[in-house]
Amino acid sequence: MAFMSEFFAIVVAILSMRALSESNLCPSRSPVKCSCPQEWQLWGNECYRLTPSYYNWDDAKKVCQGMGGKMATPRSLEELNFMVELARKEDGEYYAWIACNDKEVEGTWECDGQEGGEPFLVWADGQPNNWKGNQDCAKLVVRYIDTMDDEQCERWWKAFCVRLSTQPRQYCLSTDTHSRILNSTCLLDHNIREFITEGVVACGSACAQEPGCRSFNIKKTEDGKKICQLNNSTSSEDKDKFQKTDYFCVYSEVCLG
Ligand SMILES: [Ca+2]
Ligand SMILES: [Ca+2]
Repeated sequence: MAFMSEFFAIVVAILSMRALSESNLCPSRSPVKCSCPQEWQLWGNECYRLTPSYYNWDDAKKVCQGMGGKMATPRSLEELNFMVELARKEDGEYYAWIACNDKEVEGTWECDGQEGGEPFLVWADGQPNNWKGNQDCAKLVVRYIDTMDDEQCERWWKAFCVRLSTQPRQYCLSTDTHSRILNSTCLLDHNIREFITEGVVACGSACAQEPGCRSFNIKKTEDGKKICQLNNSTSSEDKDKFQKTDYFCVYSEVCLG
């Protein structure tokens, strides 16, 4: 009997080790697919939709926030094309607010999420014209061949909203042969940028919002600071660079659009 229970203990130990070693590394898993709540459409790793009803520009902004997102504005021609297709499917004659305005300084357009650089603007011919000296909010218009027009902020239109996709992130932990967790394996030489972070949630959100970010490392410095490193690849795509480090480091992936 003693022999039998010892035997079973060993079998259980081997099985649990195997289970751990099979689930321990992201390279052995397929990429996590992003998904969106109902009514939202996935593009990249973000979700888009129009507001269900018509609002002035300020209210539309609040409505997008109330739906768990923010008012959207395209950051590239590809994103613009996706957004206008989305609107066109819903209404072949659409007009829809985007998150750009020149309320503060007439003629100086600011777009949410594009602070600190030239905003991405594709104006219709002859726009923005600040008609009657009172057009400080931007919309996309099918009639102007899916380009932008400045408009009175008080007019009522639907608005584009955007939110992050909801798929949970995949956190990868590696273990040694004794099933001890080794928080010291990260994807090296693929950093887009790095900065001090609060932790895994903040670093993960930064990756989800950074174009081209596919995974991230959290590296601890000797004085206890956490450095978030955004990577342009994943451990399954570059296994050779998924390496043990001599500092504390945790690697995670975000979902793939
Ligand atoms: Ca204006
Ligand atoms: Ca105008």
